[in-house]
Amino acid sequence: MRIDILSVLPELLESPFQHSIMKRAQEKGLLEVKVHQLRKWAVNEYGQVDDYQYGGGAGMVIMCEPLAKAIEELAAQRKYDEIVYLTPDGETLNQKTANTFSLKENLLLICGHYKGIDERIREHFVTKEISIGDYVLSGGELAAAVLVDTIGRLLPGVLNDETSALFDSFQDNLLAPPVYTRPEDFRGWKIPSVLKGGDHKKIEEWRHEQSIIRTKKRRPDILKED
Ligand code: 6GU
Repeated sequence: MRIDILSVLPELLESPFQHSIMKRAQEKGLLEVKVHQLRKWAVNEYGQVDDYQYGGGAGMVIMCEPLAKAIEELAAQRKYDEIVYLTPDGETLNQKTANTFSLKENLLLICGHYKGIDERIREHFVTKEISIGDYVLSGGELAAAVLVDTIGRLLPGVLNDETSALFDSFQDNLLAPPVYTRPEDFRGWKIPSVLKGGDHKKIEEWRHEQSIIRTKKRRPDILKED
């Protein structure tokens, strides 16, 4: 999968993809992330990409021209499955949306700033609008990093058996069960004995049961009705 990102603060997106699983995904050639400085398509020599909003009011708006030019130049090089605008008024990201995105070939992500981007770009170019939750960030970059991470780890071959996404929280509308590692007795706090018995069927049953208990208690809203 190839992901292009348009941003006025590309520096914010340098580190998130250079470690751990995202690093491995790129090294294996399964994921390619390219961040583009929107000011490359600025309207003047001062690097201007934003302007005051019509109707008045505080806060700048990212202009049509730099975005339209950037999108058109990038879209001439590859066909994007989705052009995604990261915005707090978008559809809230969840595991199902991430799973759907992970099946795409090419994505273009647009990070907003200030008051956002000119509405006409949303109407004429953007195909999906995504929020990462009901709170406001200063820009779309951290949200883009979250989106790329959640998609990237789902790409076939990125995770191995040990890190498999199949057992993640949310993947079956269930939270993941508790986990333990050595020692089996820490300050008198013991691990559940079923985990030591070596009975894999019993262990799976226990984990499933714990997942259900945990989900009922913490996130009854995501529990499937069937
Ligand atoms: Cl995608 N952008 C911004 N600026 N704030 C957010 C968000 C996105 N998602 C939640 N809050």
